[in-house]
Amino acid sequence: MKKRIFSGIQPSGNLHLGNYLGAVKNWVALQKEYDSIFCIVDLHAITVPQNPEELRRNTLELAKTYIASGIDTQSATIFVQSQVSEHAELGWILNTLTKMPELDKMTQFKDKSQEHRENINAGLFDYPVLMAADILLYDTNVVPVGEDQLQHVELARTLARRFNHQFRETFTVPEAFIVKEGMRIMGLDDPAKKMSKSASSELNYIALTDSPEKIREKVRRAVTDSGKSIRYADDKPAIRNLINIYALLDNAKPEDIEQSYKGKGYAEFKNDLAEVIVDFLGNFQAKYNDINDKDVLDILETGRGKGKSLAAKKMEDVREKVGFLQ
Ligand code: AQP
Repeated sequence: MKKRIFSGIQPSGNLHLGNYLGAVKNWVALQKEYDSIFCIVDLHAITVPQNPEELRRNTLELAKTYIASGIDTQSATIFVQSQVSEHAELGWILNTLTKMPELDKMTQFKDKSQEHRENINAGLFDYPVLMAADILLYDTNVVPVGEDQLQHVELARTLARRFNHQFRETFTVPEAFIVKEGMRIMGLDDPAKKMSKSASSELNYIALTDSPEKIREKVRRAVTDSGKSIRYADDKPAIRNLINIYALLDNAKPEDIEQSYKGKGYAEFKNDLAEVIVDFLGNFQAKYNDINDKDVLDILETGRGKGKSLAAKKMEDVREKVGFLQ
């Protein structure tokens, strides 16, 4: 039997190259080897305010993004989290096994509650427990994520072990899967912070929907480090980030890219990088624009059926172990 991967993205706005390189690119690479489940995590998205019409549209667009990125809809399962109610049910049960200090230390909660001071809701605090439920419901072996989600996968591992210890063997203990170069793509305007959908400036990220002109402008205006040489080094965080993006999109090694720009300047490097991104996103956008809503809705309906049947079976076992009447 193939091992299983599970991962998800929130339909909370335009996806950027960080989401693609940190998560989706790895899903595409792993999907042949693993039984793959890719979720659109809308229950997570509402932990910050969402406009209902936009949320619905973003959900469909995210499904299209998965497909246009190369997720094989014949073999992988794509579904919407809120359409499989077992996620919320297991989340509740896992809440009762989670200690407050375990959630209190989560970096994402700290960052997001700073950003959304007017709406620090219990869901935002509880987000990692729901994410643990997402993963554990499907006996997931491997969770491909960016570095920002590692702490959450660690909690899923802890809760799996804790439940198994308390109620007998029930859940598979998952492992995170990370690719070093893509695990933390940084903002183009600030290489000290991760590239983020909710960044205040558009110059922070390259959205997968950006036009060639926008891409060229954003790359041209990306901050660089002091000095002139193209070096892949820790003391050059801005250029290191740009080399990582280049390497991942061009399937090259960062060290080879560094080598090929020896003696050349930032302008030439940035011009070439912009064209690599324009090419990549041009192909992506052509595929994206070819997908129609009806086909996506059919794929999501099939995915809902598969997700539901796996999750329902798991929850029967969980309810029995916890002591609920069946
Ligand atoms: N900058 C990044 N570099 C590498 N991976 C990243 N991911 C996000 N940003 C980067 C990975 O993308 C997946 C989906 O993330 P999400 O939808 O849960 O969103 P997020 O992690 O909260 O980050 P975003 O997309 O920038 O949204 P906001 O601005 O709302 O925080 C995850 O696997 C994540 O690791």
